[in-house]
Amino acid sequence: MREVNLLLMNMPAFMTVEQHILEEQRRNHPEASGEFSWLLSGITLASKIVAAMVRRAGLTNVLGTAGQQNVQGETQQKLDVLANQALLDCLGRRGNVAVMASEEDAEPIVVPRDRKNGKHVVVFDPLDGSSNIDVNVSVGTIFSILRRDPDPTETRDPLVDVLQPGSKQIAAGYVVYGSSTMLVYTAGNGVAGFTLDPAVGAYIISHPRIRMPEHGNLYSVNEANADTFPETYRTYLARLRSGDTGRAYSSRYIGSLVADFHRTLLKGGVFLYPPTRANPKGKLRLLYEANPIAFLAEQAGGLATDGKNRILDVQPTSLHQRTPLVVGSKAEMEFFNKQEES
Ligand code: AHM
Ligand code: MG
Repeated sequence: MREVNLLLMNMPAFMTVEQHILEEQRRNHPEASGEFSWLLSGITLASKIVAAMVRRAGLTNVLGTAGQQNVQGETQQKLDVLANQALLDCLGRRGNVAVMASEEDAEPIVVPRDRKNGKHVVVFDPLDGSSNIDVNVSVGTIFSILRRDPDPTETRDPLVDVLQPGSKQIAAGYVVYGSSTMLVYTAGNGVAGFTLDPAVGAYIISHPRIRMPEHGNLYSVNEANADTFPETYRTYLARLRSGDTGRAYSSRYIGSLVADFHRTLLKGGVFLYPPTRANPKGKLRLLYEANPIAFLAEQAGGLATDGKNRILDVQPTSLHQRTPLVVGSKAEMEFFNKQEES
């Protein structure tokens, strides 16, 4: 018998995201059926379709608005609509996703074929930061995966499946369409990052075990709103600037949550979207923005709160619920929490 030895053949050890998930399952859930990795490959396929559209956006008449508003009253970009279709289509055909919910759709979407036995719920923001797309700034897809009980009578309100606290997520992640396309994901055993190799069309592991630095020197917030932030936030930012933490800070704000968080994850520091006069409950959405980001942050050694409570403990009451978000390195978050207590 002839054995293939890739090292002897001088081949690089290409670990794709699918291989990585299967290995992780073999280690941590030997009983798993492989359904979960099949589900995730629906997300990676959709993200490759979105990445291809984003890369060619200026050439294909997909820039600009779609001429309608979504349920949040925000103007939908054409690419919001296309990215949403790609995810609904790729996930709806997997066979184990019974319910999906998207930033772009008012109500959860039930997959009739899988309503009875489908084990998973996927909640997503198909194209976050899409108002940036016309100016070629990074955007992203964010997703959160929840378990679901069977629905033998097929009568349960799908909202019941969706409205679970973030602590119930079994996996979460995002794809950032930046100078390269990267998938960052957790299934509760740390965080790993994969870069899309455009030549091969596969996500290859590039960041095997991401840890958020214990502290950073960046803070990230839309400072144009600062006069209308609650006092705790204004004082916190003033104290960061004044050197009270013993460190000097600089500021960075892209206005795309995925890109702002990706930088915070890799470089450390803190990202904030506080309550403002225009958005007294915060602007970001709990289920498909804050929850997946908070799960990733915690899995990488960081923290995430809504200004008072751990994001992952918040019991959602509506699909498009908004929340303030403060997420970042341990040191900056502990400093924020102390400030909040005093
Ligand atoms: P979107 O989901 O409609 O794209 O909006 C969310 C985006 C986030 O990506 C980003 O953090 C935030 O809105 C920026 O808001 P602002 O322009 O108010 O700073
Ligand atoms: Mg969004």
